[in-house]
Amino acid sequence: MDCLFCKIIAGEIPSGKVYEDELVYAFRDINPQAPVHVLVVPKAHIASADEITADNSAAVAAIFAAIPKIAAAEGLTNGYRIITNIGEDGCQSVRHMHFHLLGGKKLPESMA
Ligand code: DGP
Repeated sequence: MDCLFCKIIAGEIPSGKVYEDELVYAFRDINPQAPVHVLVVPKAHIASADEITADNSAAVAAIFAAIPKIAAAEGLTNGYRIITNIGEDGCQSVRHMHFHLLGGKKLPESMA
């Protein structure tokens, strides 16, 4: 499968890894939108959050268990934001589900 994030997880493309476990990989966004901008992804290919099912949701649980650990390691003691873009209208540019972890400053109130 020709998937950029699968290649990053496999180590075929370098990334600034910040966390890894059996199900989860996290790395710094190449185009950071905040002082801390980490992408948290399942190692298994799931195209978007629209494709979460009972069969693959263990990876989602693992992602949300990893996020507080990553946030703490990044020093985000005052809060942060998690965003996942889905499909065309959601402006999802990489079709491997990923959760943007943004923080390190007061983020804008606007969501859209
Ligand atoms: P989205 O627009 O939600 O699909 O976000 C995709 C993000 O992926 C975007 O913020 C930039 C990031 N990105 C794209 N290519 C690379 C890459 O090769 N390496 C890293 N670290 N991030 C990438």
